[in-house]
Amino acid sequence: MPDYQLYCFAQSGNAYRAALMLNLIGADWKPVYVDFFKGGETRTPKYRAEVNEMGEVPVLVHGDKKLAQSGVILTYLSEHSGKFKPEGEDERLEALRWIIFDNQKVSGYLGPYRFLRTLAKPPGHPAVLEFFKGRIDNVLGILDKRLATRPFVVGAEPTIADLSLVGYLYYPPEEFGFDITAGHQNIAAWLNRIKALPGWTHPYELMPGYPLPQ
Ligand SMILES: N[C@@H](CCC(=O)N[C@@H](CS)C(=O)NCC(=O)O)C(=O)O
Repeated sequence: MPDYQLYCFAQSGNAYRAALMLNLIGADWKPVYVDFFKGGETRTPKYRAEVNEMGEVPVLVHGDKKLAQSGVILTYLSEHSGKFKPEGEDERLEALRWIIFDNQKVSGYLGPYRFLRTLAKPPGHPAVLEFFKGRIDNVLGILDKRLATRPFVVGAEPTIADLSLVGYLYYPPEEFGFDITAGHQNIAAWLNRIKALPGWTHPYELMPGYPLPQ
């Protein structure tokens, strides 16, 4: 039995954050596949009763602990491993600030945009997609500006704030219909720095469920 089990599926950038962190810290972990697309598993009463009342992935199981919300999972893993851990009150609060910004606005817009554009059947209404795209352009601009003055989001070293923000950023550009790194050279360089960390793996290799059955 591995130390950690992660409920996840390959297309979930929210789950990728936790999977990536587990890999980067060299944890003994295994994924538990959640059939989100065909089976609608996260919406079943069983999943909500037994795995996560919020009806979401990721969920991390560690001993008798069952944790949901990727920000909570990243915090827990950083405290247990001592890795990617923001040090001191200022850094801790700064990392939390970016994790919340990511959940609400960076991944919070990119995830639904990609889902409605590429994965939902039928796809989302063009007006909804246009709304999200405007928001995405704005938040990517904010992130790119932040990364102009430091190698990682908090400072000189990578922390859980970076691992949160990259959640959706390694998926293929075709799935978004645009290249996230185009016009965002600081984001492009930062993504390469994170990709160079030992243990980095693409979401489609790290989590089960890709490609989707037709
Ligand atoms: N803020 C949450 C977001 C989790 C989330 O939205 N997960 C999606 C998959 S990418 C989900 O499980 N959705 C289930 C549903 O909508 O039924 C986190 O960071 O963990």
